[in-house]
Amino acid sequence: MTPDALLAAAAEAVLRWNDLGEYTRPSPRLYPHQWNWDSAFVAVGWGHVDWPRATREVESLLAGQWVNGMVPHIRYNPAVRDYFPGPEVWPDVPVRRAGERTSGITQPPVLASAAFLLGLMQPDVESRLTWWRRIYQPLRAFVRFFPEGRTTGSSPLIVVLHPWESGLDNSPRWDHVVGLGLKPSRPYRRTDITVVQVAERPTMADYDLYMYLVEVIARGRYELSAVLPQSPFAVYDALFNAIWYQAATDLNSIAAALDEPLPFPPEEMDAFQDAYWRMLWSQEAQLFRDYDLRQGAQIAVDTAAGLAAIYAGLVDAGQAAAMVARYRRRSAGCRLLPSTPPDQRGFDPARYWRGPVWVNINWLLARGLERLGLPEEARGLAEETLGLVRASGFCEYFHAYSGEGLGGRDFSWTAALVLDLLNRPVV
Ligand code: 9WN
Repeated sequence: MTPDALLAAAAEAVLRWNDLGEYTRPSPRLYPHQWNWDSAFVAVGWGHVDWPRATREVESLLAGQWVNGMVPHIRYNPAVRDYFPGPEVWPDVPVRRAGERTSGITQPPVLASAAFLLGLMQPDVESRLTWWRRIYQPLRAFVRFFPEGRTTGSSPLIVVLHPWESGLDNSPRWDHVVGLGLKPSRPYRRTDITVVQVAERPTMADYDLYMYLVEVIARGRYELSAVLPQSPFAVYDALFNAIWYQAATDLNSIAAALDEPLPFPPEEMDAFQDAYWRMLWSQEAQLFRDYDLRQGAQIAVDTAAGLAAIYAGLVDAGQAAAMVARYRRRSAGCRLLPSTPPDQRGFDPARYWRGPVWVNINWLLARGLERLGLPEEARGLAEETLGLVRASGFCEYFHAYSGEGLGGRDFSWTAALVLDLLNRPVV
């Protein structure tokens, strides 16, 4: 066996180990339920080794869909008991299927793009179209939920209501809200720090805010109009919005293949791209930033989220190359790409989303660079990613300087995206 074949076999073994048949646990002890964007990444990996299993991953996530189209960030497995926060903190969630237990927030909608990719991996066109047809309506409802349920006033940009929704929970971009010192009314007990080193996880102050916001969101019955006036956290997240734009693009491609009317006409896509640039581009940082609806201003914190426009083709090749080159210069001495550059206040090379390298972020950017026609940059990032995993294993994230593996072990999306990079080398 070649080293790459061995790595692919090891990656597949991680997925099989974490597989519960209907869904793949992101990491068995730390994250035992089904997570939204994890399942999307994981489905792409499964697609290379077991296509029917990959389609089940997508469909089981969709089974937790709400009546308004939202697909929640966690779909709880009723057999799992010792996880915090469980479904009890999210009362009365409006699920479509009776008996589903879910969280009350969502996550970046990578799912639609994963479903598109997965379809393309199926060489038999009839099987591909049959599957797309089966999931089209729920998928469309999920992507349409955002313009319909998560925008305010005249802006088409999507409002994110919780750091967990952003997917990058303790990013320094949210520090100004953590700094308010808000605490939930009910006491709580974390389970994550019984599994992973406390220095690699969010702080108690972060969790106090997370639980405070859970109460605000549940009190507002999960409706933007009710939550917004009560909440200190409401942002246009640069990563989330870029992922939505790519999801809408990919859903349009699925619709075209099915001879369905385009769910996102060109005028809507153009208006979104204009708003993304107008509200989120920072001339000073030469990077996109997030926008805080509470303060009515951009959040002056630079992270890898500001590069996500590359993934979605919201920038052209020249702009992408310049943004990456600058981010790399700022990250001298780091393994690539640190989730936060070391010259940014709040950087921590070992703590979760404050500096460590993450395989999903590298994958999004590598695929975006590839689509923009920058294969050398894309290949460099893909190689760096595989190198980290070869040296340190299928960890959740990697120390920004040493590349040491951190967080959960046998992490599903790390394994899945390694499988994708090996089986679909950058062209
Ligand atoms: C809360 C599962 C999830 C990822 C997120 C990551 C982390 C959860 C946590 O794990 O979040 O949703 O308990 O820290 O931040 O991106 O989807 O892997």
